[in-house]
Amino acid sequence: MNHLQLYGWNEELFQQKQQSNYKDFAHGRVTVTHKTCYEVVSETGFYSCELTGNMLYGQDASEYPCTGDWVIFQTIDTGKGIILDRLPRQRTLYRLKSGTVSERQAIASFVDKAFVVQSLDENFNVRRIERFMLQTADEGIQPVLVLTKTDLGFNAEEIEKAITHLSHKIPVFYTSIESPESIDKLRESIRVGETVVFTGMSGVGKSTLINALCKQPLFETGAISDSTGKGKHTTTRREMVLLLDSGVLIDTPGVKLFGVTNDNTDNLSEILDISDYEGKCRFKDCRHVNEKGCAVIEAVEKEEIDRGVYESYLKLRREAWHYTATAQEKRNKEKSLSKVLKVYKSRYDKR
Ligand SMILES: Nc1nc2c(ncn2[C@@H]2O[C@H](COP(=O)(O)OP(=O)(O)O)[C@@H](O)[C@H]2O)c(=O)[nH]1
Ligand SMILES: [Mg+2]
Ligand SMILES: [Zn+2]
Repeated sequence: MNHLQLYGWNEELFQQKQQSNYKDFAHGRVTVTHKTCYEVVSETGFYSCELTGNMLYGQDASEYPCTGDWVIFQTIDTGKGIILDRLPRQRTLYRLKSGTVSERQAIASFVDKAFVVQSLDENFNVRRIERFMLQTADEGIQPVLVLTKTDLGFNAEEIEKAITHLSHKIPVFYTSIESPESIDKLRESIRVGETVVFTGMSGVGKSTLINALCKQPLFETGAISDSTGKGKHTTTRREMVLLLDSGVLIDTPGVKLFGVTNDNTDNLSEILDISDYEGKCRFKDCRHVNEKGCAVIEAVEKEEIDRGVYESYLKLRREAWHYTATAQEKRNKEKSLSKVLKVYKSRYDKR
C-alpha cells in the first residue's frame, strides 16, 4: 500500500485534485497546524509550509487549512513549501471559536471517528457527551465514547444509567493504562486508513492513550497546566500520528467546551431519544416548552424522559438556534456590503 493511502488518500481525493488549477503540483496532508506554518506529509516526506498570499488574504481565516486537510503545495527548498490550494473539506470537526457567537473554527478534517475521552472521576459528564454527539452528527463523524482511568475505581451502575439513552448510538470503551487488554480492544476498533480524532478536556488521558496505542512515547503527558505549559519548548509538537497497520490518530489540545455550530435540531431529538415523543404532540410545531398536549413534557412528567436529558435538549437547541440566527445575520450583512461594492464597481467601470 502506498504511503499516503495509509493517511487516507484515495481515488475521490485524486479526482478532486484533478479539478484544481494546481493539479500538477505535489499533494499532502496537514499533520500539524502552527500559527502561520503547516507541517505537510507527502509522498516524498515531510514539508514545513506557508500559505500563498492568495490563500492568506483572499479568504476568511476559518478557510485556512486545519490539521487533517489535504493540500496542494509547491516545494521551494529542502523540506519547505508553499500551500497553493486546499481540497474541499469533508467530515470536519468544528467548534465555536472562543470569544465569538457565530464564527466556527475547524479543529480537524477528514475525520472518520471522534473519540470523546472522559476520565471516570469528576470529569465524567453526560451533558458534554450529548453536546459532542450533536456537533459530530451533522458532519457524518462517528462519535465513540472512551472512558479512561478505570483503575481509579468508579461506580459502574451509575455510569451506565447516565448513558442509557445514548449507549445504542455511541460505542463505549472503558480503558486503563494499567490494562493492556483494554488498549488492545480500542486499537482493534480502528481500521487502516481511518482517521480518529481525540477530544476531551486536559488531563483525561488522551496523550497517554495515543502513546499506548502506538506503543511509543510520542506525546508529552502529565497534567501540564496552561500557564506552566506556555514556557516550554514545543518545537517538535505533534498532532497526528500514523498507527502501524491501522489508522491515523489526531490529538487535540484540551478543548474545554464545544460550542454548538449547527442547527440540525432533528439530530438533537434523535440523539436524546425524544423524537418518538415529538411526533405525538398535539401541535405540529410544538416547541415542547409549555404547549398543551405536548407529549414530550408529559413523558418528562411520567419520568419516561429523564429531566436532565430534557433540560439538555432545551439548552442545546437554544444554542443551535442562537448560532444559526447570528451566523445568518452576519451573512446578510456581508451580502449587503458586497452588493454595495458591486454597484460601486459597476459605476466606476462605466466611467
Ligand atoms: N490512574 C490512571 N492515570 C492515568 C491514566 N491515563 C492517564 N493517566 C494520567 O493522567 C494524567 C494526564 O494524562 P495525559 O495523557 O497527559 O492527558 P491529556 O491532557 O488528555 O493528554 C497523567 O498524569 C497520566 O499519567 C489511566 O488509565 N489511569
Ligand atoms: Mg495531551
Ligand atoms: Zn411537544
